[in-house]
Amino acid sequence: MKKVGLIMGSDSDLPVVRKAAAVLDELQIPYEAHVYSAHRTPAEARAFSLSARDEGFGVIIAFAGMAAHLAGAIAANTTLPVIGVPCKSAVLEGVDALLSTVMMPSGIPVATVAIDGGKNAALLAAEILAVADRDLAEMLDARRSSEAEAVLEKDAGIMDRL
Ligand code: RP5
Repeated sequence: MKKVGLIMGSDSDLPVVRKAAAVLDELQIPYEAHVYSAHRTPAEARAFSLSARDEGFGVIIAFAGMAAHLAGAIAANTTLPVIGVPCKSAVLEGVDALLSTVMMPSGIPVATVAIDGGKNAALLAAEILAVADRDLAEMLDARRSSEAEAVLEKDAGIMDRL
């Protein structure tokens, strides 16, 4: 199976990256994590992006906060699918990163998830890989079913909780 790249702009993004890693672990999807910053280590971010397809990656998830250019900078140098996760910062609560990540100019797409949305980013990466992997698709279907069952159980008990 292709690997997922988990690229964070700073190790301060780790709590959000861990949410993605937990989902990938659960689905037995291989991944590799790195700290590469669009601003502080642009050469390393570029080199990773240029070689990612040859290195066996199938999807890249980029986590960054503040003036978050990491997902776009990675997408500029690869045609692998890139998912951007805007990370919450102290001053603007992640809206800064959300807008920086989602407002990509035409021609260089970044699939942006919610602020701190590490879990959905990993699920989206899994869905991309599952296009060509029936076993993974079945795992995702089973996961959906068990989440639906959990909601139905809550529905059954909601009157007792009022
Ligand atoms: C971004 O700046 C990082 O992705 C991080 O979210 C934010 C702050 O980085 P640190 O100052 O905590 O290293 O590049």
